[in-house]
Amino acid sequence: MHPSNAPLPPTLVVIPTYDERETLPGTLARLRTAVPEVDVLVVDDSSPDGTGDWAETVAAEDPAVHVLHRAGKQGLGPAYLAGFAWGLEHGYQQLVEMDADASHRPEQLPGLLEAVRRGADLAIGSRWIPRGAVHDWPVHRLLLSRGANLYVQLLLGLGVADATAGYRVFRAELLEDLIATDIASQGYCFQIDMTRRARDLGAVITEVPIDFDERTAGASKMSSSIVREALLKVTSWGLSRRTQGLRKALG
Ligand SMILES: Nc1nc2c(ncn2[C@@H]2O[C@H](COP(=O)(O)OP(=O)(O)OP(=O)(O)O)[C@@H](O)[C@H]2O)c(=O)[nH]1
Ligand SMILES: [Mg+2]
Repeated sequence: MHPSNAPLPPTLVVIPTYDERETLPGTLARLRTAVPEVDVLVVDDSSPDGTGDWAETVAAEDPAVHVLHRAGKQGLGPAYLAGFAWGLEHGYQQLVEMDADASHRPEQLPGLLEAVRRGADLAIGSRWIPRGAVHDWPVHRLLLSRGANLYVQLLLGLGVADATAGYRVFRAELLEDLIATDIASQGYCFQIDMTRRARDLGAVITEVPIDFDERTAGASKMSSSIVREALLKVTSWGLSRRTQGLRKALG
């Protein structure tokens, strides 16, 4: 896919951070070089390692960089929702999700933005479609991601190969409609929740292959409670979908 030369609509990359002092500087530098025309909002949950303070020093020098501070670790979902609300208030027309830990290559953002330019309401950077790849992941993480996506497809039938992916571009109109719904998911289940709500709203969802790199510094925030939340919620959404289908069939 060859990205077009048309000017980019106002675009905000939202990067949630918790203790990413070791990883955020590299990611931010790569992003500012790869796609200098996009703005950045770091949403920091009072990281004890000073990530938020460091981001402030960058924001003081670079008008394209902004920081939102939150009072303590409240989960990925709420951090994104706060970042999106800020972005929509400030008139951005495209909002991007990107991890701080360089798992999402900033150099691949133009491919995702191009998918939106071509008509997608939501572009998902996908590891599990042809030409998508994961580099250096341990077997247990591969199994977890493949297993989670298989379970999501079986229960929710979203038709998306990588429903847990966290590298995404939303058109502002879709995001406005999405955040008007009641999204309470905290961990990476947030990504599944956003995908299923987007599908219910009739959004055009396009998957774009990406290379996902294992983080090389800092610590993962993946935890058993995050996996449990996803398992419980996906199961309950799947069951209510089946019951609704049955009710319709019975008239
Ligand atoms: N603001 C905020 N950011 C968070 C929170 N939890 C995770 N993040 C950020 O969300 C992004 C993804 O988290 P990761 O720990 O990389 O989770 P992951 O990618 O599923 O796990 P790994 O692949 O093992 O790194 C990173 O930028 C984290 O710093 C949170 O509670 N609050
Ligand atoms: Mg990560």
